[in-house]
Amino acid sequence: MQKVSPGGKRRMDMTREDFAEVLRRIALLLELKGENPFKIRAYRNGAEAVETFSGDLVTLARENRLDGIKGIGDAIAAKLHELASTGRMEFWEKLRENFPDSIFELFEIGGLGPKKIKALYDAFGVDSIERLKEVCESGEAAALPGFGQKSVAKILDGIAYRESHVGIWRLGDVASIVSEILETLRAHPATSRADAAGSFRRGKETVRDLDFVVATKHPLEILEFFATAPWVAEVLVRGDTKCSIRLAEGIQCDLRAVSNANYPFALNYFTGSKEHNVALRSRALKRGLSLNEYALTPVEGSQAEVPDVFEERDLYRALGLDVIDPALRENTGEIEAAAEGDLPTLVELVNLRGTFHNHTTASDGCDSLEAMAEAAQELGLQYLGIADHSKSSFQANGLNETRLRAQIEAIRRLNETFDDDFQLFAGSEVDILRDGSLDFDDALLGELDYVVASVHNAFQLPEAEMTARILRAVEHPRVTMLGHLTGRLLLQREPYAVKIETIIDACARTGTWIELNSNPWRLDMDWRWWKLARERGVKCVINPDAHRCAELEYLHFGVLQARKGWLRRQDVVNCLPLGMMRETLAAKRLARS
Ligand code: DGT
Ligand code: CA
Ligand code: CA
Ligand code: ZN
Repeated sequence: MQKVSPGGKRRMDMTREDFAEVLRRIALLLELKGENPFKIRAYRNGAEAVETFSGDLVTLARENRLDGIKGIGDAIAAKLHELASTGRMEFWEKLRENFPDSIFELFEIGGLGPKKIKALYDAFGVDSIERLKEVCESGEAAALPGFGQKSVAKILDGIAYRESHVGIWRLGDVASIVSEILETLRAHPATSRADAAGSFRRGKETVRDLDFVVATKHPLEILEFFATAPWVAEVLVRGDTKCSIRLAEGIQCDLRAVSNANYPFALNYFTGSKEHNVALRSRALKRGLSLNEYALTPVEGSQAEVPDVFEERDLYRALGLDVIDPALRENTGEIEAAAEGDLPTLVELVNLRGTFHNHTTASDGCDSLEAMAEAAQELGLQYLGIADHSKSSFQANGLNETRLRAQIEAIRRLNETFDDDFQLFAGSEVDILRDGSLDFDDALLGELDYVVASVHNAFQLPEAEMTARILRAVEHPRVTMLGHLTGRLLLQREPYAVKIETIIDACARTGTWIELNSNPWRLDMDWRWWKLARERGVKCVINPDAHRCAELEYLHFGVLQARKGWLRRQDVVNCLPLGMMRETLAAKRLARS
């Protein structure tokens, strides 16, 4: 996952991610300068090594003890030492003086890699999206060798897509910012209560701005504190109860400071959604009550009693409702369900017992089988499925038959070293080929504990063809689950055209599970479909799609999306304990063989 702004103003200390990002950016600029490919590769490898090294790399760099780490040569080690000990790197600062910062925007356009960027830069001095758009629209770019109308059209699509998403942020990109701000607000002596509100609290996959609410007797003091915090790049609005600022990363944050008595109402109002608020208010009115962001009061002439409200839950009870989890507040039936006592008991992170879609160094992951197994155990999971890429995903170093068989062997051997309370399952993330057939034959698929089937190429197929392609995989008796159903990359790549409802029905019929991919770039299948899937009888499997140990924690985002999709623990198969999961997988294999 990319961070919002590496080395952004807020953080005093360098992190390993900052190191990796600096090295990667050096490689990009060297490439644009036409430097020696070996040198460029050394920086790329360095970035990779920094990310995958298991020790405390930042401290080692500060103490100048990086020698001997694989992938980090002497020159890079010295530069990282300089960066860690002084907060600066002269080489990097000199290098970037030659380019505007806008050049890095180019790398965020889908389908535009370093080679193409270099060609455009050399030919037309393209160093920003604005300039890129000009040369694409003028027809100049299409005349370059290796470009042509088709790839220029694709670049223009990428630009349009990005433009339509300016000012939108992925949940995963803001999560750590929110905790940092919240922690700081809560630590202030004048704060009695503080929470994040808005779309973030509702767990929306993307957000436009961040909202915070604080209960305090000294609102001005809190607002002053917020407006002058080290992370503030710009103060946008400053009032008696409200302050809006922009962070160095570019995202806006709104803070409301209210009295303790107003707090539950303010928190509820600013959590939204707007549609949920409107529905709540009209329910209140029907009961002779008026609800706003400060209070619940009887409407004029009404005899309605107003119960005490100390917390949000008292507010829902006052309206004759069960408490509605923030994740459900989208006015898609939650108020009716709360009135009937029909709200689902939503799945929680602690309910998960294992997970299936994970990569290792065998394909494009960064950690070994052993390391991934250990990390899963540390998280308290009872089982971990390994599903590396299959051979057609050569760009991801997909495994061929021989390597997959060797991995199955390695997994079986490693399993013998675990106590009875942990197990690895041997799987594969098998490519669904263009015609809907699978990348491995049935005999090999039969040797696996489970199969994740995913689309990784030919994204442009028309909807009918794409749907037929995926349906064929769903019907395949060896397929246990569908990976990232629509292939979307939030704010970067649209989902491919596919009839989701048809796929859901086929999965219900065949007992194929659908993945909720928890990588914050994907969150796929989208939460808006899960209630329907559940009603049709489809089981969800929450997978992190982890490419390194730390990414197992993506599960947290997946659970949030599952909650938005009204899912309970019984709807999520990986809530099953190890013993039952073993039986379930065995029974599935038997039933469909
Ligand atoms: P976003 O766009 O990702 O920031 O989404 P929200 O939901 O965080 O929207 P935001 O920040 O504009 O407002 C926060 C909450 O304040 C929103 O969820 C509901 C409440 N709110 C804002 N404007 C209105 C309004 O005009 N009517 C009502 N009833 N509620 C509003
Ligand atoms: Ca917001
Ligand atoms: Ca807002
Ligand atoms: Zn995949």
